[in-house]
Amino acid sequence: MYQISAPVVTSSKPSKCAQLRGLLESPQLEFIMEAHNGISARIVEEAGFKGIWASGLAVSAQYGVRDNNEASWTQIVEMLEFMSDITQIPILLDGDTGYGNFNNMRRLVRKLEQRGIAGVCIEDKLFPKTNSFINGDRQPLADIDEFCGKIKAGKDSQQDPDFSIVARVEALIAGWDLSEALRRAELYHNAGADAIVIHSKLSRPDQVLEFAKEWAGRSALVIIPTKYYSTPTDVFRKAGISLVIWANHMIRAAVASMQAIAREVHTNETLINIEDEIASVKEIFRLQGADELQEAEKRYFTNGRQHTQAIVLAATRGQEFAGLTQDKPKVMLPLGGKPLLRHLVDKFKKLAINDITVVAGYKAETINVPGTKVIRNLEYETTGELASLACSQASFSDDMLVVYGDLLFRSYILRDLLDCPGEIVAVVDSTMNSKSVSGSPDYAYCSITDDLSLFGQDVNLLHISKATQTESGQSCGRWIGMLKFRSQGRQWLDQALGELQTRPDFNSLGMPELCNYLIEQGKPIKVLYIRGNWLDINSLDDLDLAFQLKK
Ligand code: SPV
Ligand code: MG
Repeated sequence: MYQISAPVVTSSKPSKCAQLRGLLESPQLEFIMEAHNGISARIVEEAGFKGIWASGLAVSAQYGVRDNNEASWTQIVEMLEFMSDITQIPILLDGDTGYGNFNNMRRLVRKLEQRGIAGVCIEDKLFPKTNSFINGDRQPLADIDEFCGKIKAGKDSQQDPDFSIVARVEALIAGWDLSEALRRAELYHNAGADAIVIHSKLSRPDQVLEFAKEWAGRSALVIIPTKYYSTPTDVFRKAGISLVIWANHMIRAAVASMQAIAREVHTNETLINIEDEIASVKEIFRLQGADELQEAEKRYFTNGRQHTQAIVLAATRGQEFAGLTQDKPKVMLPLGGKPLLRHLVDKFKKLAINDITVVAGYKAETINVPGTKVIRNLEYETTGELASLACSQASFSDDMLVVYGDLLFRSYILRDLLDCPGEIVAVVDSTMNSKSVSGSPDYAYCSITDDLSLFGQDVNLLHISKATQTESGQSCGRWIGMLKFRSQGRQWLDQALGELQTRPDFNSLGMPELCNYLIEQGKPIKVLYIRGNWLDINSLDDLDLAFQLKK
């Protein structure tokens, strides 16, 4: 059955039907509490109650209708399904009159069992019923034989022998005497009812205590002390009552609280006075089991990009921009009205990459791009890219990108990188003619030069160098400052960072040195060739060019 974060049922735990039967037959006084929807059911369970009363009054009220069978029985059962899904304790449904005759009762019992409801209580009134506390003494009672037939039909149709059918005697509510109540209870008991509810609208418990005395434990006896609430609970215990139903107190608590809060906010037009008085949003998430879903996503949703993480290296000032970067780092320079970093983050978010860590250094406090987590490299003035990357190591994941913060590119580059197989993948521009030759480009030497016929073939990175040509030949393009790591690749990265950190020159190392080290250690880095459509911002001219790089 669908469960969110409710405790796992151990095989030794009795079924919900058996649990309810256990409460009814328990030698000690037991209690169940009203609930009217999923969240209130969960709250009742967390408070420690062993069972739930799905009150007709309360479920109707939460729908905003009267307790007169205005909500259809299927609407009631639908709500009960939510209540049952989120709890492990049994639910006893207040089934009014069974919503019809014996046949409706049969169908009700079957449907309740299918939804994990442990029992139903039916009252000997006529459909459509009225709440017992509204002109109770004018309410006609059901024909005894007809009501007994309904009990029998319910018992005959239940599949689980522990499902309980509780018969509620309304004689005292309707102005009849004790003997009529006892006569009816006896016949309902003989018809197969698993327990009797004796209901009273008096503010003293005298009627139910007399009934309990005469009933003398012939079957489990249940009471609903809404009106005689001031009676000490020990009185019920001594009278041999089996189960107390606190019948409507969750809906009343909710209503009182909502009324007070609504009035307050409406009057004062601010939330300031109430924020500390109400449940936090976090608490709502907890009750809903939000954590469990996040865990489940990790287990079951690994093909999506939801867990791809981006690490953006953004610690440098960008000296070449002179005064423009006096009060902010390069990544916060505005382009078309928004910071460079915002452009980058938007690209990530477009591909559902929402876990974005920015490693900041120079003027880190000015980096305020929503949707990012900022980590500081406090030593940014004396360290390089690898030291910045190491600052974010605690948040590395098994599916991550490492990207320079001053990159602008068309979305397809990122999409193709995400789709590209390989434990580590580097993006290389094979056109070499990127309009900008500013900065200090990193040239990539690869196992195969780019060629349209390469489509789908594996290409390995051999080396990254500042030189366009080395003794091993001509470079195959420019590494654009973008790497992807999968789980194995991430382990290689962790290991390489650990090893490089012991070197005296660690603080001067950049990403190209990391790539070269990984390759030297025999860790393959795949190449994704692109042809232009990207830019790294190294000069004012680049900023101008960036305008041309349309989405
Ligand atoms: C209910 O909770 O809906 C009940 C109990 O039937 S009472 O309202 O006391 O009748
Ligand atoms: Mg009711």
